[in-house]
Amino acid sequence: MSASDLRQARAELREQGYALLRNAIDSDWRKRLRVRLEQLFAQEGANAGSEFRTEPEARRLANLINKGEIFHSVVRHPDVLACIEAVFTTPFKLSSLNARSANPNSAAGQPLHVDMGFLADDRGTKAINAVWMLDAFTPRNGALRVIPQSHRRNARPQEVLENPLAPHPDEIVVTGNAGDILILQANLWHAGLANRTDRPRLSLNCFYCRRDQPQQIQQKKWLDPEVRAGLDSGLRELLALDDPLNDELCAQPVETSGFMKK
Ligand SMILES: O=C(O)CCC(=O)C(=O)O
Repeated sequence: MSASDLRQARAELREQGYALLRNAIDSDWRKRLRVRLEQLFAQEGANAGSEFRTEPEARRLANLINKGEIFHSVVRHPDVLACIEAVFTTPFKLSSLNARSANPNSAAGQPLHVDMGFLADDRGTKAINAVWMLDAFTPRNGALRVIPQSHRRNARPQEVLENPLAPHPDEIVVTGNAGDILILQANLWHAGLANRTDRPRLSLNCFYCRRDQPQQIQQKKWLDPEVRAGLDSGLRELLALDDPLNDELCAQPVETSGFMKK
C-alpha cells in the first residue's frame, strides 16, 4: 500500500469511523486461509465457534491463533496495525481472531450494533475490528452496512433505534474485492446484511482492543501449551500472555457480543 493511501485510510478511520484497505491480502495467502478455514469448519462441525458465540444465519470459528501458524501473521498485518495506531491513543492488544461465514440464502442480517456494546470513553475508542474479505463483499452476499461517523454519537443502536434490523437512512453498504480489508472502530454502528446468494461469504474478524479492556477471548486461557511455547516475544506481547492486568480484566464478567446471546 502506498504511503499516501495509508495516510488516507488512517484519516478515514479516525473521521468516518471506518476505512477500506484495497488489495491488502496476498492472493496465495488468501487462498490458503480459505482452505484452512474450510478444513476447520468440517472438523469442528456443530462445535464451530463455541469458544465464542454461535450466530443464526452464519457459521463462525473462534480462537484461531490456536489453530494454525497461518493465522499468526494475520494479526500482525503492518498496514492494519498502522491504521489502528492512528486511532488508539494508548497501547493495544489482540482481543480475538475469529472467522465468520454468512450463510447462503439467509433469512435476515445482523441488527445494527457496536461490538461488545463498547462506547468510547475519555481515552477514546476501546476496540477496532479488521474484517478480512476472503470473498468479495457485494450488496447481495452479506456485505456490511455502516453508518458513517456514528462512532461520534457514542450510543448503542438498540438503545436509540426503534428497530436496529431495519434499513437506516444514513447507512452505506461497504463492498469490496476478495483481498480487501475493512477496518472499523468498534463503536461505529454496523451490521452484516443478509446473504441473498446461494454461496457462503467468508471473512476473518481480527479484533484489537486497548490494554485496559478485557479481551473478547482470553488468549492465555484458550491457547494450548505447545502453541503458546512456539510464539515469539512480539506475539506474546500482542496476545497479552504475560499481562497480569489482562488476567484481572478477563476474570470479571464481560459482555462479549454487541447483539448475540449466549
Ligand atoms: O461479516 C463479518 O465478518 C463482520 C460481521 C460483524 O461486523 C460482526 O459480527 O460484528
